[in-house]
Amino acid sequence: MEEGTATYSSKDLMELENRYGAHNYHPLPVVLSKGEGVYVWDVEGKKYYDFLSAYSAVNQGHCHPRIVGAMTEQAQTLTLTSRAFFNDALGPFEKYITEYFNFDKVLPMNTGAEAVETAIKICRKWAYEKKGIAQNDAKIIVAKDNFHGRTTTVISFSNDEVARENFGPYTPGFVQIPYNDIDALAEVLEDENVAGFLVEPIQGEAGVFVPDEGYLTAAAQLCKSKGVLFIADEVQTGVARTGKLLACDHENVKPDMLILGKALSGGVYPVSAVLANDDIMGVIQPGQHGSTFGGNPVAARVAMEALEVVRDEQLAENAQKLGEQFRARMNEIIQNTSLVKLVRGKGLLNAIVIDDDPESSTAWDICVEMAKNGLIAKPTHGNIIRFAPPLVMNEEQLDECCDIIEKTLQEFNAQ
Ligand code: IF1
Repeated sequence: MEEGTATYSSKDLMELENRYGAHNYHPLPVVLSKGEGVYVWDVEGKKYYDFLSAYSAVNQGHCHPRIVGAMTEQAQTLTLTSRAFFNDALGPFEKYITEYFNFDKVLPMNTGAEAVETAIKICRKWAYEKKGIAQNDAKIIVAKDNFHGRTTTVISFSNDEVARENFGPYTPGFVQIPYNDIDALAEVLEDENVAGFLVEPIQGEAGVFVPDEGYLTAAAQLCKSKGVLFIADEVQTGVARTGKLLACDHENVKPDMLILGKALSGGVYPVSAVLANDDIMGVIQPGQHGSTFGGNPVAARVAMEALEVVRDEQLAENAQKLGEQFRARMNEIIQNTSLVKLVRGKGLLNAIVIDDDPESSTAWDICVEMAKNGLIAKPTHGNIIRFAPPLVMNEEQLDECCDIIEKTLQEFNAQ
């Protein structure tokens, strides 16, 4: 263990965060100090299966040697130049990622929320300059129960009161419609001032809500017919998580703008990006958008390696296969317990819904107990537990994880 942390117990470290950190999170009482592949270890050396993967950022597994290697090498050579100058890592990365996802251009940023903000700016500018909407009239359609990040504009179109309350005044220009409701979309698209439809192909924060098959296809077609940009936020669903490279790939839908983050770097560094073709990305000219760190050499090398790993290790195929195994096992397990209402998800982005009041602490208590049994996951919206292990897991490991979940649920049943 490194000097300086060696003297702190888990309890000490939780107290430090509580004493000196803003209270913007309520973590499970587990203090992690090491990760490798599908495993993490706490300060006392207890080993866990990680079933959150840093909200799907660590798809390639913790501390992937190739990604960490690329980062280390680049960090020892050149870290940051700003975009005031060219650097020798950005161009090759831009070529690589645009070919990888089949778009003309990429705009690199750092966090997911920044990439969402970027897409909103591009969409509005496109609306005024290409679509001919009158200044300040552009509207962007969003879905109810969306999660796109924490910035002031992004929370302006959230309906999560905890995320929004007392942060106003809110940015105008957004219209909310129900998710997975194609008629509602068709209706709102009658408005000529609509510039874009921003949507998560699967709603993560809402509790891994998978829309009906055909929804994304129909939505993209409707947008196309109305000259409206279909903007997919794949920050959480992208990069192999749902069993395809992109969740949109399940329906062969190609968004006009694609937003990526999280696993784009394998979780070792904040890297996000917006991809689009020239007719859209071309509206952005020098001085109109940017970021000190966006497109820096470390980010570029890390993201390139992280994407290469996804391809070389066939992580999308593995997520697809293991996802089916997981849901099959869960469906068996929930036959024997009244505690769990259902399991849902795609690939290795899944959730179980606990049959209890969202206000109850049952899901939380189950997660605490699962941690004791060697698997960490986090409840969302009170009674939903999200399960998203790293995609480098194998079948035996997943079986063992299902055993842990089963055992924990049985312990609760017995109570
Ligand atoms: C938090 C959830 C996951 C996202 C989509 C953009 C962003 C996110 C679809 C912003 C971020 C996060 C952030 C994290 C919790 C989390 C989350 F529980 F809210 F739903 F992943 F499961 N678009 N998702 O899911 O990306 O700026 O954070 O890099 O605590 O805020 P970011």
